[in-house]
Amino acid sequence: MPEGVASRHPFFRVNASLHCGPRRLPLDRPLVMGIVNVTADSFSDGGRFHDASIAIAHGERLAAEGADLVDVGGESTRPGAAPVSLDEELARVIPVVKALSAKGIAVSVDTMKPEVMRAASDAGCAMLNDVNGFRAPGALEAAAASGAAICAMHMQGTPATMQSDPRYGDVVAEVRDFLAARARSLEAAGVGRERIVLDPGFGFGKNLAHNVALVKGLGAIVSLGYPVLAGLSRKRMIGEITGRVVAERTAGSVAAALVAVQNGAAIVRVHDVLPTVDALKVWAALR
Ligand code: 9MG
Repeated sequence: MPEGVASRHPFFRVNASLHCGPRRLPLDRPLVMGIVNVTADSFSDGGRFHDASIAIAHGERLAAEGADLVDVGGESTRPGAAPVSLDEELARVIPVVKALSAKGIAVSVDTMKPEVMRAASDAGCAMLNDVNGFRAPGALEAAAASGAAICAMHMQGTPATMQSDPRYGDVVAEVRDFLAARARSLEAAGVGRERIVLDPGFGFGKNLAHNVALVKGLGAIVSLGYPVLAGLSRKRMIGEITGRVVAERTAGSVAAALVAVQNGAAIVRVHDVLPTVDALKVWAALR
């Protein structure tokens, strides 16, 4: 990333950093979070090792492509996805967290379960990423007990119901107020503000008009004063705008990441790390 991004951009802060346990991630430039899904077992005999090793290799590749951190998830949050038991989620995620952390890669763990948050913290994760905004009983306590960074996301409804008929009066104001309240709850539970990241939750109980309003109105959430994470990669809204199927949404996703960063996002969560990193380098050099 060329020098001087922070000095010429209202949202990037010279000398600021996100506290992730003993690690510090710089906030003087946009950060890229790569996505690693740990899929269901392919085979009952030894499949779990096979699937973990695929996820570990994928995480290593994304880090080599320039990801600042990788987000490991063992339970899909897609609309209508089947829930995963606690034991299954632990078995999928923790070996991957341990292996990638041991290689020096900053690992975020995407989970709604306090027990997984605690195990992931013990395994050395750098961030806990909860699409449920740490609202489950015990989640705030697990966040406070961990030294990791904490990403609290907005979601209307649950993954099973969220896309049936999402409604808002003023989506930007409602999401901003929800996130401000979650930040207050996290701080009251003992999470320092230098560890907190907020996320409007694109696609989580939002239709296309809601998502577009949130991208355009991202500044209202940025103005709360916490780093903002934007996850737009390959989502339905990219398909609705471009008419492309999931496998063809890279260009649309990169464009969306750039606009999110332009509007103040500090972290973009993406599948396609290499093109996003290159696009952000060009954005930083030309803006
Ligand atoms: C797990 N997951 C899927 N989409 C996401 C998004 O937009 N933000 C965050 N924080 N996590 C997400």
